[in-house]
Amino acid sequence: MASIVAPVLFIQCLLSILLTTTLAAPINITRETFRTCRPGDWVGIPADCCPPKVIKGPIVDFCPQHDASKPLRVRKALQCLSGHELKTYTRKLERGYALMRALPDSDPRSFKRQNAIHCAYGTGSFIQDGSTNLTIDIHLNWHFLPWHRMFVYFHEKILQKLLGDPEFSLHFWNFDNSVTATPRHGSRGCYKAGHFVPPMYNDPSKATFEANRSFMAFEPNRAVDLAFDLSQWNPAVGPPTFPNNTVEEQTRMNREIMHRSMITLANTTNFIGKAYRVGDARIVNPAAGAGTIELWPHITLHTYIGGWMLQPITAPIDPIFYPFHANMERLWSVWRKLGYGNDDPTDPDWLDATFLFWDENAVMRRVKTRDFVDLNALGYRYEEVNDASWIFFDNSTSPGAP
Ligand SMILES: *[C@@H]1O[C@H](CO)[C@@H](O)[C@H](O)[C@H]1NC(C)=O
Ligand SMILES: *[C@@H]1O[C@H](CO)[C@@H](O)[C@H](O)[C@H]1NC(C)=O
Ligand SMILES: *[C@@H]1O[C@H](CO)[C@@H](O)[C@H](O)[C@H]1NC(C)=O
Ligand SMILES: *[C@@H]1O[C@H](CO)[C@@H](O)[C@H](O)[C@H]1NC(C)=O
Ligand SMILES: *[C@@H]1O[C@H](CO)[C@@H](O)[C@H](O)[C@H]1NC(C)=O
Ligand SMILES: *[C@@H]1O[C@H](CO)[C@@H](O)[C@H](O)[C@H]1NC(C)=O
Ligand SMILES: [Cu+2]
Repeated sequence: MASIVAPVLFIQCLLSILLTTTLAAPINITRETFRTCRPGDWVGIPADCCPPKVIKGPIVDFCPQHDASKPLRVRKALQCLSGHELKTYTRKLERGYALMRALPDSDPRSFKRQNAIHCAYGTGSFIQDGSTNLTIDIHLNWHFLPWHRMFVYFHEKILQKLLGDPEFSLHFWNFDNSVTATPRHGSRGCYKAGHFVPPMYNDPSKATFEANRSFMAFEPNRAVDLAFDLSQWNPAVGPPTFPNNTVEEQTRMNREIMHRSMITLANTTNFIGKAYRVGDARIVNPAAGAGTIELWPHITLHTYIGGWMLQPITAPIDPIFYPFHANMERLWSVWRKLGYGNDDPTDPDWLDATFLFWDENAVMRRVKTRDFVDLNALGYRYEEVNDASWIFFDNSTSPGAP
């Protein structure tokens, strides 16, 4: 399948560079956008994270180029790694992060600079070219899913480069699955529940640990809260308070949240998020713009983990950001396969939205959403996991169900 799809996408990608439409007005990040970057904010908290105003060197168009004769790399579920495989993976990640943290701030691939670019894109620091006050934001609108897939993609490329291992794959935190099941006959997937913070991200001796989290996130036997009260996602109103649910209560709520965000409420418009194109003003109220999974489980889990993860200014300082967001974009690909007429938007203002990212060689890449809608074309896939845990959530025993 992938071997047929990838070359076709590659050709489409080349064509899309040649054929530009004049009517559409997608968000378009350019050298000018960087030049006019200025301090932004998030819920009134100031953010000063602009990259250097002048982009040195060329900007090179990005085209996905998966060699179809090679198998797709597999991003695996963290909860199923064990023994030798877990040891090897942990050692590589440790080394990758040590090298990334050791890069000077002048290197856009450094751990710090990767946080800064997420901050600039997420705090209204970039303004639309030619505008005085219309910003560019990649949260709370339809850019959320593709932009974060791009961000994690380049993070993984940088780790590969630093490790000298082009086959290295970042793994994912399968927080949505809270049911350990027996694998289907012949299946080679991971069917273990993943609703605890992955131990390697919770071990103070590891480079993947971060001490600045809410106390809840450190409790190894507490199920994470995907149903967290969204109104608490705002440090300006004080630290959040947490419900003290049992694992059984919590994971039932989690499965309900997943079923609702992925199925019940998840037609294309609601799932992908609100349109955001040139001329649109920043959306500040999450419910007014975010797609279903951006709200639940994404914002809820950011809030639950807390600390740096609480705000877009600092979230990628916590390494758990990356396996967490890998699962977010995995869920996008699961949604597309669920049926119910689920499909990505066809609006060119979504498909042609253009962002700039530094790649693994510190070369600036011009990246379009249309090149990030099919992850197999990017050369990887996700290990099969127990999505059935929430797909077949039974609401008939809900308190208050009709
Ligand atoms: C984005 O801006 C660049 C530079 O101004 C321009 O060449 C390109 O056509 C624009 N792309 C879109 C999709 O508007
Ligand atoms: C942006 O600027 C225009 C005029 O340039 C003004 O009408 C509008 O109210 C401003 N919007 C915000 C959110 O400041
Ligand atoms: C949560 O509930 C358990 C028992 O159900 C109790 O032992 C524990 O102290 C409670 N924790 C908090 C923070 O309230
Ligand atoms: C999606 O569902 C919302 C209500 O949740 C509805 O307003 C909207 O029209 C639906 N969109 C499509 C494309 O079906
Ligand atoms: C933890 O993160 C918050 C941001 O949510 C920040 O305000 C705070 O200073 C950090 N605390 C420490 C000890 O680094
Ligand atoms: C389950 O039923 C309750 C009560 O009718 C409703 O509020 C909730 O949205 C339903 N959940 C799902 C996942 O459909
Ligand atoms: Cu983000």
